[in-house]
Amino acid sequence: MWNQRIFEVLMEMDLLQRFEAYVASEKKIEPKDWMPDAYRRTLVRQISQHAHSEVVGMLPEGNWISRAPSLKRKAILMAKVQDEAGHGLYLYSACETLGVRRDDTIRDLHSGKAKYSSIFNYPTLNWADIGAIGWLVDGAAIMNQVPICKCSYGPYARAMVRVCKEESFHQRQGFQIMMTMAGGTAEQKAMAQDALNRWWWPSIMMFGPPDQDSPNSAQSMAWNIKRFSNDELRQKFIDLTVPQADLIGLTVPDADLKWNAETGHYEHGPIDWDEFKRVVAGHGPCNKERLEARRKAWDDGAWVRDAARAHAEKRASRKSDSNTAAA
Ligand code: BYC
Repeated sequence: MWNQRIFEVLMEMDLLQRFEAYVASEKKIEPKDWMPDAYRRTLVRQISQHAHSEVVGMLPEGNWISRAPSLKRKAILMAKVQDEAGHGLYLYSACETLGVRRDDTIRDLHSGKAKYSSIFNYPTLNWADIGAIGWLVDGAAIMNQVPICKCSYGPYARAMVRVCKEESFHQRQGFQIMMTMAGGTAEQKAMAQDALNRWWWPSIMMFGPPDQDSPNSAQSMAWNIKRFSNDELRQKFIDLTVPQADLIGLTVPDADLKWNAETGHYEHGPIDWDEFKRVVAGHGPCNKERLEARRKAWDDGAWVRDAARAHAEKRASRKSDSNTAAA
């Protein structure tokens, strides 16, 4: 009995060493490959939360489809929101390759057990917010997701390639809305500035807690799931976005923001991590509303799932009848 256990532990150590060497050589892990349980668990956690974020992320913008200021803007926004649904679907599929059931991950979202990005718990008060989301939220998403195209888990990395291409379009449409409003009337410019004031800090919180308070980073970086730390990506985003705000004549709402010529980076003021913790714990301005909307969509869609299941059963039984007749 003991010999058997020792043999199993040695086997496991050997597999782990080979897995780590394989990952370190930049090769992709595929669904049927051996992987440590903790690697599988962390991927399920991150990919399912990512999928939930895409789907919950449709709500703040979907809210403005009927109120877009022109037919062209409406068509663009509809396409964008539809893209987010697609991203959610690729990600739920990537998650299923790790052996979890999609319904279970969705149940975890609805029960409040699974997280989704803090950013989607803020309200969209006017049209400029749609510009700010595209510019800042999709901009932050690209910064975070381009490195995931090189993640060690094949299905996640491949899903990210298409997602990032679509996010680039989203970011540009958002910046274009902001540029148009900032170059418009004084009232339109004030709306754009107000949207930037409200979305700036939540956007830089999207990258997650500071590195010293990020319990998952070290292991995820060692396994090439994360390729940069939360703070590194946050800094890259700030360095890229501040000049964009300058270009369109808007002011980033951070009195301590200053360019450091020596480091080649912007220094920023303190981030309100208490606010981040509150929002992630379910006490942001829209957490309750977002989860209620997702639960309602799930309940309202029950008849579609039932019909699809009945159709699949009917097709399967017809196929088995015709196989029996042919035999
Ligand atoms: N919000 O150890 P850490 C989009 C949690 S959607 C809420 O650093 P990790 C879009 C974190 O989960 C894009 N929770 O974690 C859609 C962890 O808790 P658990 C969404 C957060 O995983 C529609 C704890 O804090 N993008 O683009 O190493 C319209 C400690 O954190 C947040 C993704 O999902 C947060 N912001 O790093 C428009 C990207 N940050 O799980 C746009 C994929 C942290 O231990 N995910 N937490 O209970 C990632 O890259 C990483 O999971 C994170 C966090 C960088 C987010």
